[in-house]
Amino acid sequence: MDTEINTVNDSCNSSTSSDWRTYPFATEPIPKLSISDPEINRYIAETRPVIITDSKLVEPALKWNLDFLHENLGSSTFNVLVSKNEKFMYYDTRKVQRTKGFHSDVKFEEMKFDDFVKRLHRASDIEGDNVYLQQALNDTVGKKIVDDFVKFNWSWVTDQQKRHGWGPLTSNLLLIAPPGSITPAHYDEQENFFAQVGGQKRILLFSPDQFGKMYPYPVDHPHDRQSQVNFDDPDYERFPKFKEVKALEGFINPGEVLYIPMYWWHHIESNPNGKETTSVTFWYKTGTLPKQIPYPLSSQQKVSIMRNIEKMLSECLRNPEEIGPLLHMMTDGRYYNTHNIMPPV
Ligand code: QVQ
Ligand code: ZN
Repeated sequence: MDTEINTVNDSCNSSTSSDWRTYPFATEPIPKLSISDPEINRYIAETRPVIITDSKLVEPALKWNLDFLHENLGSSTFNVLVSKNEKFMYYDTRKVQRTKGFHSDVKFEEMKFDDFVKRLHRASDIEGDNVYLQQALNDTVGKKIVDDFVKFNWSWVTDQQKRHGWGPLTSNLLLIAPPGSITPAHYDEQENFFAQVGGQKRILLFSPDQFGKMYPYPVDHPHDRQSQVNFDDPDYERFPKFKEVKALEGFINPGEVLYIPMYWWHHIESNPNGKETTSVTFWYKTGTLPKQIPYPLSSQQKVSIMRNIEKMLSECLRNPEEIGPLLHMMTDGRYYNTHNIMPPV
């Protein structure tokens, strides 16, 4: 029986909307545990995703509806992704110049919160003008936001940071998305506590050892870390191994926190039948490398090694079109599997 993606009736993972998209791969539920469950520390220690309930991590922010934010976020401008459709695929603008023919349906705009809210509500009327606010919380926000921010459950999250030897907190991103928004599958190089504040989101996660099935863009491409596969219409000619991916699926509600381990692929959707969604991320740099690197290497370490090789080749060759042929020259007929044994004739 195909494991269809659907609104499972398991209360901890269920979702009310039956309009979630369906995808051609099997899923297992992301575990959902209460913060009082000691198992959570083991999940995080083993870099396995888990949804944590009743953490009170961002409890003061649960009142952050659009009116409150409009009143208190301050008068500065905010980073907003504007997309012609419901997908908001991030790209690194610094890499666009060097990528011939790069095109994106997404552009980055700075706008006042006022304008953002107007366009958020108008989006359904005007085709091709979908807005997604993604702004790092900084000291330009109003006093009431600061008061709430300082009352986040910093003792718990800082305890996690220390317990797992993570590096510093790098940013808290405020995310406000329209219903039905999609952030396509990508991975980040930081640990992430993803706290849901308003509305419901669906998360699909893919482990780092599925790198070979997710077909990320080249490192020096603007869409570095993003999967090339269009989940709505996978090109199995180009991406045959995508047929084998296995996903973890979860639905997070206000007050719940998802741990997204570094290098884990995540695809995130806002409930298409809901209102706008609001989330706050807690991104942490990884800790320092241990003196003795444990073998066998983890899949995360292998992704890091592959990235470094691509970066080095890009630096040395200075021509992206030479990287593929050189890698083929290195491996074709020479490296096949662990013992360099050629494939059976
Ligand atoms: C979303 C992360 C997730 C957000 C868009 C960027 C965020 C992200 O759509 O929920 O927190 O790692 O990729
Ligand atoms: Zn991400």
